[in-house]
Amino acid sequence: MAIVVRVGHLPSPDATKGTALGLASAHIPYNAATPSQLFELITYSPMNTFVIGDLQGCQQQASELLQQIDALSAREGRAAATILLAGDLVNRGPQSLQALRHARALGPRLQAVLGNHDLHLLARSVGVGREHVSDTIAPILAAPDRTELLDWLRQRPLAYLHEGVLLVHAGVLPQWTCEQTLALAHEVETVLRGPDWGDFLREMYGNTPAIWHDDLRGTERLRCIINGLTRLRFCSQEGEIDFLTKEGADAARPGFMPWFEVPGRKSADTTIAFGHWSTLGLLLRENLIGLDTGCVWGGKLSAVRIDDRKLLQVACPQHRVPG
Ligand SMILES: [Mn+2]
Repeated sequence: MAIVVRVGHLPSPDATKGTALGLASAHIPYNAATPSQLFELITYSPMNTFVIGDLQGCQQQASELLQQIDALSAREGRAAATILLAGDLVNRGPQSLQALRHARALGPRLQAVLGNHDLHLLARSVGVGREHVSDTIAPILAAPDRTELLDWLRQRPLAYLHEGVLLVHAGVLPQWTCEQTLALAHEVETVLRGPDWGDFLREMYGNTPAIWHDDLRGTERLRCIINGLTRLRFCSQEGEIDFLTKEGADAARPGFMPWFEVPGRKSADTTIAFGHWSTLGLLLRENLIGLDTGCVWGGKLSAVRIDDRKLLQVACPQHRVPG
């Protein structure tokens, strides 16, 4: 497994100001690069990667945000930005089909991790799970390019490391290190990319087991990985997931807390970018980038640049009413 480390190459009169004027790529196995090597690459390589929160079919706002990103990159003399999407590209919003087509069309410039709504789309495509009244994925399922779109979607990772930032849709269970998170995500990715992905999705739904153990096997293991990466908001200090509470960070039930507040969380040394939690809103800490600012609920679509935390936002009309 390898990550692509993009190294800004120089020089130009502006190089001393830290603007990147060209990009070269070097492939380094993520488990072969030491943290200090990565730090050096990151420190001396002005890059241009934006992480964007849950689109949920709000393609008009996604296009506007991308235009803002491109305009800013041009003004700064940076190369075209790499785009990372924190999952839930589709559903609830008005243009799920267009959002999926557009993301796929961006090619290697874009990476996206799978969210619970993206998995719901894959499940519905094989007749699994209930159709919800708020679903807006029917146009995808009826589209002439449905097969290409769904095949692209199911090839997406559930966790992705880029410029030292770990991207997931919802969260990381406190028992998992960054490296372990990538390895566990890859177990699910292998199944979703394989010939039996439809069969697997029939077993995917469920709230058990609610707590991770390294010795979990089979469907229980994969389900717990998926629930941790795509549904997590609150958990206990031991890592037991609370599937019920969906309100903001101060709504924790006794014994539970936001997943990123668990003392001793093993991924705390890595910056994690995530979406999924619209009632949490924008969260910017040294090692956290929370990006779901409730686009589909009449909030904003947010993009944060990794290297300098530059924030760009587009306001959205209210497409959905909570409840
Ligand atoms: Mn979600």
